[in-house]
Amino acid sequence: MSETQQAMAMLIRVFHKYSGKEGQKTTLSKGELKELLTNELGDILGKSNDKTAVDKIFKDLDANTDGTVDFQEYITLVACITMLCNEFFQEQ
Ligand SMILES: [Ca+2]
Repeated sequence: MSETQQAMAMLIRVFHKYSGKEGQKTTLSKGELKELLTNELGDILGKSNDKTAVDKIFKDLDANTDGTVDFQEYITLVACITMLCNEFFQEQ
């Protein structure tokens, strides 16, 4: 597999690792999202033990307001953070 394909496969695997923990297997609950953010993106996003921060991210991510974060909403978040990282490194 190419590096890009590996990265895609990894993003898919990580989503399902957390989405499968409780409730619907194909979407992230707020608890699952918090766990994913803390474990996978904690060093970028900072320690978000702040409950209101998680609430806000969840609300912003849940574009269709169904109370869960689906794969499309998750991949949008990852894309946004990746863009911010890219801009950050270009400014160095
Ligand atoms: Ca949703």
